[in-house]
Amino acid sequence: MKLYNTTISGNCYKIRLLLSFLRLDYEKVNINLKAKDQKKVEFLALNPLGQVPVLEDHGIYLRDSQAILCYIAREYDVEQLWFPLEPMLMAHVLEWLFFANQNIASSLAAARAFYLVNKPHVQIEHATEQAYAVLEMMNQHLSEQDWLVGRRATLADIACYPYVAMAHQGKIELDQYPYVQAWLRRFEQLPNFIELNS
Ligand SMILES: N[C@@H](CCC(=O)N[C@@H](CS)C(=O)NCC(=O)O)C(=O)O
Repeated sequence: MKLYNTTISGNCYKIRLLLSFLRLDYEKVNINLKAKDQKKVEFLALNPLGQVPVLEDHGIYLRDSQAILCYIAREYDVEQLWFPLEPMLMAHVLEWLFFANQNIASSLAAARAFYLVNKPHVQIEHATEQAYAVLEMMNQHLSEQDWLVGRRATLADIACYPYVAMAHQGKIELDQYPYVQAWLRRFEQLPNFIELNS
């Protein structure tokens, strides 16, 4: 398995987290976003959207961190715990994967990109306002349960963790969200948890 990857990307981090939790071996191919490697012809052949992460397995290329998480979990999680088979639990996990790709991406991730890599097109006031709405919603949900879905960590938690954990890089404060903070600490205690830079 080969992961086309950029260390600081929260979307790539999601994949590295799951691969670590499942103790799977893989090769990392570093893509330099500053040098625009992701827009070069060779990379566009792997992902026409010109974005990381991309996963190669069995000669097939997959794009989008949420899709890649689902693939790895189905293919390699022998117990099928990270992406439950039970229909209602599976659908709830998907709710959070879409939430990560839409609500978190356009708020917490966008604010981080604005301050960290000077993304010019981000409307920072709007992204900030949306980030606090996301945190409010997650805090309410996590006041009633330890994990986003069911009674253990799933792909839902992996997909939502990185950009919430890195909220401060987008000048978003977590002080008012104790249940979100407790969930972050709980996630970090999982066996084989890794930091962003590893
Ligand atoms: N929905 C995609 C978004 C991927 C994405 O936004 N990737 C960023 C890095 S986090 C990227 O490659 N940016 C470079 C660019 O768009 O040129 C996913 O979840 O994988």
